[in-house]
Amino acid sequence: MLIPSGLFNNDSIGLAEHQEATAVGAISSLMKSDYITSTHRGHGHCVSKGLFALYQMNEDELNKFIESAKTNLFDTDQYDNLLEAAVDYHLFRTMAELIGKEEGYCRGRGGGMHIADFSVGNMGANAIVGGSFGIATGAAFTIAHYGQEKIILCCVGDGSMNNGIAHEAMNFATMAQFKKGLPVVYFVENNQYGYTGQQKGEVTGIELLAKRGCAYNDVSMHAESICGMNVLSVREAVRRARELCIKGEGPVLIEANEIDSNYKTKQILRNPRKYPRNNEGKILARHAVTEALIEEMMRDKRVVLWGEDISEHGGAFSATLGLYDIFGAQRIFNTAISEAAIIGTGVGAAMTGLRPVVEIMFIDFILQAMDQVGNQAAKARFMFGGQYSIPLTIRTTIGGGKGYAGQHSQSLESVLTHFPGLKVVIPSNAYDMKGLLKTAIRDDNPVIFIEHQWVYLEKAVVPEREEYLIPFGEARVVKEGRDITVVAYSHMVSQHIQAVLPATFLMKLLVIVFTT
Ligand SMILES: Cc1ncc(C[n+]2csc(CCOP(=O)(O)OP(=O)(O)O)c2C)c(N)n1
Ligand SMILES: [Mg+2]
Repeated sequence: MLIPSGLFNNDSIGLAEHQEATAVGAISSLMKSDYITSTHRGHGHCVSKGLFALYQMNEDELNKFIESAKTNLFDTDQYDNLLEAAVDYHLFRTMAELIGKEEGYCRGRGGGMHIADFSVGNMGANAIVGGSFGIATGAAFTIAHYGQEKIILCCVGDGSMNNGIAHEAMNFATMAQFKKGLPVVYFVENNQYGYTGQQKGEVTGIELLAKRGCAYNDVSMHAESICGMNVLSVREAVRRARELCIKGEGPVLIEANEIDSNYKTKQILRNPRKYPRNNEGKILARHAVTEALIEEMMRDKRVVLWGEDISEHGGAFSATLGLYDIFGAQRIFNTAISEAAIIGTGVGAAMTGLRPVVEIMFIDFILQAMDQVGNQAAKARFMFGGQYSIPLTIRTTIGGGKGYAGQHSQSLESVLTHFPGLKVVIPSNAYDMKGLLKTAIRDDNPVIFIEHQWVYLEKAVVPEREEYLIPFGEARVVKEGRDITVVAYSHMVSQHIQAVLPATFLMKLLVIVFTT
């Protein structure tokens, strides 16, 4: 291996402060032809894979690597040293991608969460937690199929280990029909948190994730738990894992432990409160959601909430912030990053006496759970001849509008409306958010309740004292006119109002705030 001498020196390298040791240590043990897949935080993997591949390249290969430099407006003339030019060009293209520039590795289309450079075997970061498990395992199959002498390092977070695809992919890699195990190293960067859900003591039942390796085949997949803060132990473990894979004894599961945290024990029960209105009586729509949840949880103890990071942290958009302090862990809890389980368990709990409100952080992730949505939640009441009702509310969000690229910016509501048995509700303002969410929770059918991330930040008058519910299925006429009818929902309602109000002619503006 052509690692520059002096780069790894036992005397000079101590413990890493954060997660640097995993990306650097693991990838330093790969050959340039090896592949990697990466996580939603793939910057370090990208830098590292490119760097170590470049160090192993000969002059022709380096020249080929920088041949696109001119097109990408990178000046190589200032360099005497070819390797130095290539390294800087690599960092330049990485940075350009992170900020969405045409000169980036994916021409700015991927951005930070989807960065890839196939020319050095970086098969890409993935913004879907666990999204790379299948891809990496498939690549390992190609390697085995062609008898190539290389491996793939599948970098994932601890959070991804509870996603269905993790288990399905690891089972695939160890199927008895493959005479040799697939050459993939599942490399779990265990910083103990999947966002805020804690691996130990909260969202899994085990201390060491590596333990799971023993279950996949009779010879027990080689698995080990190592210190992920020490670049040398990471490097050594991946070197050994690579050797096993090359000998046909893969796959290997490595758990690199990054932080040893104490888990939280906070359990405070507080009195609920109304959000203070401004002098026009307005509150933010996300507070209207919180108020609706508080009121329904107070009214009906069968209302229980679960989802990713919704407990103390209050969810990615703070819509459930404070509920844990009021209701405690019996009524609101974090799950693992397991969308199928979040919705599937919601269906079962709804059939048997609870009124669950489960959360899918971004609508994009509901695709992970479509069987649970389309075949289970939507169908159960009909299929079982009406023996069950399914009072399940699935809250989710759309509308990033922040350049979040392909896997965080979709508006999939139209897909969901195709399933008979589901109600799809998309409010356009704070007042409707509250009234419709309360109706959703009281409905005996599964309701997908879609909250727009921009609407969250808009204020509207929401009555402070009197309770109100808004029935499903009725459109609201926002402004009457004569010539044109505009139908809109969600954030587009306020956009249309802004467009229409300055117009001098009268328009008929029909606003549908939800569909059923
Ligand atoms: C399928 C899916 N569910 C939820 C999310 C939202 N999300 C982004 S990062 C993250 C936490 C990931 O935890 P882990 O895999 O341990 O990676 P870490 O950030 O700790 O390295 C979550 C829940 C997502 N991107 N994809
Ligand atoms: Mg983690």
